[in-house]
Amino acid sequence: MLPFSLRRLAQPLRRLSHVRAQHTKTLSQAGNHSWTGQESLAEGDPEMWDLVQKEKDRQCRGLEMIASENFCSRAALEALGSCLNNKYSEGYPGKRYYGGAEVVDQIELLCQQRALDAFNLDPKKWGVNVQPYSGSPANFAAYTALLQPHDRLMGLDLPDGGHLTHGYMSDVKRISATSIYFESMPYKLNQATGLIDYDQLEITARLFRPKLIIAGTSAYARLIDYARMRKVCDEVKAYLLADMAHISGLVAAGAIPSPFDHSDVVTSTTHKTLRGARSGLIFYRKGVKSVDKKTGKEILYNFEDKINFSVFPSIQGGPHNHAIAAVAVALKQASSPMFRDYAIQVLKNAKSMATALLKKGYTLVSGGTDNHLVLVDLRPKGIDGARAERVLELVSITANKNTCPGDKSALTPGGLRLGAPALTSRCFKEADFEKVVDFIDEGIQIGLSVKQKTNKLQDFKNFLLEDQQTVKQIADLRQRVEKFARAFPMPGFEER
Ligand code: DSN
Repeated sequence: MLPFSLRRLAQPLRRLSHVRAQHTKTLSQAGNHSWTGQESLAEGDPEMWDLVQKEKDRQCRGLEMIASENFCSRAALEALGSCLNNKYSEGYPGKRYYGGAEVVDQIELLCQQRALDAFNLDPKKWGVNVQPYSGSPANFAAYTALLQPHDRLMGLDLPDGGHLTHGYMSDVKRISATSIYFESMPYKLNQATGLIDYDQLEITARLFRPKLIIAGTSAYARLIDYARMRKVCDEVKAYLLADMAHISGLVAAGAIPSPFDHSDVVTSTTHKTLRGARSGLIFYRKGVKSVDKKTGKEILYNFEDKINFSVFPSIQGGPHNHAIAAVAVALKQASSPMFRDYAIQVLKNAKSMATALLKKGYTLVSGGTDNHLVLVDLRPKGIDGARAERVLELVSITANKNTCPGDKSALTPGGLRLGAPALTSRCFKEADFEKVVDFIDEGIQIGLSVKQKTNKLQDFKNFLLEDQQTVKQIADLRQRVEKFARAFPMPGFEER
């Protein structure tokens, strides 16, 4: 039984500490030793607190260039770390398998409403499922809803800038569950231009006859021609699913064209450019699809039930209510004029980074950027993405190696993916990104000189840590990078 009455709860807030003290006392008296569950992380688990502090420090003193990362707001993190973590609520608002869901029902409905608002969607024409745990389960749930096992789909190949879940398989193995449970055929970039080869996609789609085509990318610096993809889908009678995970913040802000105009279903993560907690969304068309010319009867979209059933109970269990609440907080922010300014600045910063890199003689896949990232082709410079990534990591610049069109190895690919969203959340502007490119270039010059003195990747990595002159150069660059980075503000909590 609870140690306080409901009447007490209605009393003024100043009584709360007294109530808490009584509660604590009762828990210990009930034989729970001295555990109250109210100890802070620092008090209760200093070892973990220390690790969290170290990660916070790493984020503050470093330059975060991973194109899919961002810094979530304190408000969203507060919702994420709240009592909502405790609640099970399998099912959907109003139709749960557990009692006590009256508050989480409101939270989920609020999140749905904010998701539709953030993307300017008419609730008569679009619905949204906010329960997917993240982008990969969101995609798998959407495919499971729309397709039968072994139905065919097409997505941009992973080495060409697509995502694992868009159907990736290697020459010898089906890697993603998408290729294990469905039959996938990739489309590719045109190697000469670095742009999606829509002509080849069209030819392949006519032959392969997919039931679903995915418009979405993880390492592509240009805008997607959704209208062109819709045309292909209409011709072969396929669904068009847009996975806007990387760009959803830019779409919400109206800074780039929206996939909603042409798609049947749109999936997204919520923690990349959208800057929320880690979670996933599936938007689906609803309402009238067409009118039968002969009978005049309305034909309705049938996605809603299929998608909801696919997320729960087919694939997931209880929704992560804390994440749903935190996403709702972020979606409210994403609907604000401030967020539009943020998204516009992300685009400006990415362009500034591209221009600075080109000035220094770097090659960019597709020659530039229209979105939040650039993909640098390091092969003409004589180094690969893996070596560049490691040197940059040692100087507190976090980026990731990436395949470029034509690359053979995923372990030492020719590219380096650099994104602007995270540093833009720390108020970096165009001139700051020029400085960032100076630092990156210095790091790559160190890498080039070490590459000439070493053979395999492991020798290269050992040399970076063992050669005294290189160690000094790296320490000097790291110290300047960290001094520069620390001067910028950081969203979230002060210490965690
Ligand atoms: N891991 C993400 C990225 O870096 O693009 C995609 O899920």
